[in-house]
Amino acid sequence: MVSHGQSGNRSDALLRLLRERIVVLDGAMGTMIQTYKLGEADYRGERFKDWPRDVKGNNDLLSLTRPQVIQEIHRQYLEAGADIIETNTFNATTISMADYGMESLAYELNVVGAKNARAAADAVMAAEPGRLCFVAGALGPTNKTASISGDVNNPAARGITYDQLVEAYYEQARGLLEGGADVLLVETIFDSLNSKAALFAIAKLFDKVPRVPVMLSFTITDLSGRTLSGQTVEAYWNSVSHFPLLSIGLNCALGPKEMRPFIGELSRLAPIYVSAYPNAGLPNPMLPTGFPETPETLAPQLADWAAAGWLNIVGGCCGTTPAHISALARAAGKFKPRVPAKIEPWLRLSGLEPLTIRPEANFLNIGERTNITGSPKFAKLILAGQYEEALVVARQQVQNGAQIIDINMDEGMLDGVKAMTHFLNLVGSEPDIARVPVMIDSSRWPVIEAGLKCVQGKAVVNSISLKEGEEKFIQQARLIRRYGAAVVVMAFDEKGQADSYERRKEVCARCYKILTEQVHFPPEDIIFDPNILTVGTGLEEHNNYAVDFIEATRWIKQNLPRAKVSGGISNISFSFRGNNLVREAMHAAFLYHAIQAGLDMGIVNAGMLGIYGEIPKDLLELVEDVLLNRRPDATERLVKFADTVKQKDKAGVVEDEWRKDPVEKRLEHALVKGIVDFIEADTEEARLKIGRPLAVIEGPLMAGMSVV
Ligand code: THG
Repeated sequence: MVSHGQSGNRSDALLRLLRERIVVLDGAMGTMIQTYKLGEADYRGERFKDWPRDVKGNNDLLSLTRPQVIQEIHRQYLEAGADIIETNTFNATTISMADYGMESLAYELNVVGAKNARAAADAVMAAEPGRLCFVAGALGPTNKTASISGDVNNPAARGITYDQLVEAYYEQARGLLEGGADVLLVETIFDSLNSKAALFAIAKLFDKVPRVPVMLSFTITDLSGRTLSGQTVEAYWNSVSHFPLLSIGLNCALGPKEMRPFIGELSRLAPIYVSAYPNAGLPNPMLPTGFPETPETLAPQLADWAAAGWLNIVGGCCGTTPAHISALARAAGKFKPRVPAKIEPWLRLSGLEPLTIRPEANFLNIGERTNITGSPKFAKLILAGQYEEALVVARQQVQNGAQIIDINMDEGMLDGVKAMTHFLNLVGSEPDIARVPVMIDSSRWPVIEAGLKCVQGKAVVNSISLKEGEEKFIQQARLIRRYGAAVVVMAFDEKGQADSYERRKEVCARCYKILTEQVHFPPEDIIFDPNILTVGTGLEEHNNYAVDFIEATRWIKQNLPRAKVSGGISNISFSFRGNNLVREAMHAAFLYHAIQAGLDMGIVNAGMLGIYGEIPKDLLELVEDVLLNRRPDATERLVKFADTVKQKDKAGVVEDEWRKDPVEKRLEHALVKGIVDFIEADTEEARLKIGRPLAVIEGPLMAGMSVV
C-alpha cells in the first residue's frame, strides 16, 4: 500500500542524521500562502468552480488546485536549509473539512499533499547530490476537542468522540503514507485526548502497513504551562509515552520567550528526541507581519536552547518564513544535538497533573467511593441520574487524600458504557477532581474500553485476568497498552480465584511472564491484585486469607521486578459491616503489615484510614489475632468485642435477628420479605464469598426464588 519502497531506508537515514546534528524543520505554510494573495477563484480552480460554499482559506485545498504554489513554498524552505518539510495537510481530516462540506476530499488531500512535498524534496535531492530531504506527513489537531465541552449548559457534552477521531486520523495517516511521507507528525495538539486518538489510529494503521517514525508536537496555551485541556507538560508526556515516538515537542501558540521553560522541562523528561518550532512570537495584528520575531531575533533564542542541549529538531510555526528557517539552520548548526534523557522505569500516571510512583514512594490511596456497589450514597445518586451530585463523592475522595479515584458503574440496572462515559466526561470538566488519574473499574470489557476513550491522562484499567483464558487476556492487555493505560491484574485464572499463597504466586507469575514476554507490557505498568478476601467470616478456610495476601505481596515484590501490588482494602472487613470502629481498625492494621511486605497502593475509603499506632491496644490485639491468624478462636473473640462496641454505638437500636444469619440465608430472607435495605451489601458479600456473580444468582438468589 505504501508506494515508496524506500521509506525504510529513508527512516534509517533520518535516524542517522538525528544522531549527527540538530535537524531543521520548515516554517509556516499559512504565512507563505498569504504572500501569494490568492482569491476565491484561485482556491476553487477549475475542479471546484461550482462548489456550493466559499472555499477561500481552505489552504489544504490548494494542494489540488494550486499545486505549483505549494511545491514552490516547499522548495523555498528546502533551499533555506530545512531537512524536513511538512505536508500541507494540517486540516485534511473529514472533521476539519466539514467546514467546507469537503469531507469526501480528505483522503485525496492527504495523498496529494504528501505527493507535492515528495516532489519538492525529490527535486532538491536530485539537484544537490548528497543532500537528504524528508517529508513529514502533518496531522493537525482538528477543529474539535474530545475532552472539553463546547456547551456551557452541559459539561459532559463533547463536540467529537474518540472513535470519530480515530476514524478520521486513520484515513489521514493512510493517505499521507500512500502519498509518500517519510514520517508522520501529529502536531499543534491542544487536547491530549485528540492526540491519544491519533496515536491509536496510527498504531492501528501500522498493523496493516510498514511502520514509519512518528513525531508528536503539542501546544501550551497559557503561561502556567498547561495545554488548553488543562494538562501540565509532564502529565501530557505521561499520557502519550506509551507510543514509540521518534520525538516529542512543542509548537505554535506561545513565542520562544514563553515556550522556553517548557522545552527545558520536556528535554529533562523525555527519553526520546525533542523538537521545538515556536511561532515568530505571539501574534500581534498591529505589527506589519503580524508577528514580532524577525529571523535576527528568533535565531539567537533558539540557539540558546540548542546550547543548553535541549534540541534535536528545530523549526518555525506561525509567522516564520524561509528567512527565519535559514537563520535557524545556521544557528543550530553550531551546536551538538541533545542526548535523550535517561529516565527511571517508574510507573508514571497522570490526570491533569502527573503522578509518579517511585520505589521509595509512600503507600498510595485510591479512592473507593465512586463505586456503585461500594457506596450506597453514590449508587443512589447515579441510579437517580443525579450525576452532578455524584461528582461531590469524587471531589470528597480527592480532598480527603485520594491520589487516584477508582470509578465503578457495574450495576445490573444501569447501562455501564453510558454511565462510565457520562461520569468520566463530567469528571473531566472538574479540574479539582481531574487533576488525579482515574482507575477504570469494571468486570465488563466494553465499560473499560468506553472509559479509556474519555480520559486524557494516563489511567489504570481495573482489571484484567486469565479468568477467560490467555487469548482474551493477551488481546485485552494489547489494547490497554494501545490506549496508553496501566493495568491491574487480578490473581484469577481459568480455574478460579487464587485464594492460597501458592495459587496467588502461580497466577501472578504466569500473568507477568505473558505480559512482559508476549505483550511487551512495561513491568512497571503492571499492578497485581492478589485478592484481598474477607476474614473473620466464621469459615475456617478463610482464616489465612490476610496472611496469604501479605505473603503473596512480599513474593511478588521480590520476584516480579518493577511490578506493583494493590488491593481492595475494605474487602478484608466485610464480615464486620456496620461496625466502622472495628472495620477501620482492621484496615489500619492490615495496611500496616501489607505495606511492610511491599503493598504499593490500595483502594480505600480516602479520609477514613486510621493510624496503626492509635488503635487501642486491646482492639489491636483482637484484630491482629484475626488478620494474622494467630489463634483458632480469634474471630469469635473479635465478634464478641464488636458486639459490645456496636451496642454502645447504636444505643438502643436493635438489629434484626436475621441479619446475624449467613449471607445466603439473609439473601433468601430479603427476597421472601421484599426487604431492599441490605440487598447491595449482601449480594456483594455473597459475590466475594462465592467468587462469581453468576454463582450468586445460581446459588443463594435462585434458592431464595424457589422459596418465594
Ligand atoms: N480489587 C480491585 N478492585 C476492586 C476491589 C478489589 N474494586 C471494588 C472493591 N474491591 C474495592 N472497593 C470497595 C468500595 C467500597 C467498599 C469496599 C470495597 C465498602 N463499602 C461499604 C460497604 O459495602 O460496607 C459502604 C458502606 C457505606 O458507605 O455505608 O466496604 O478487591 N482490583
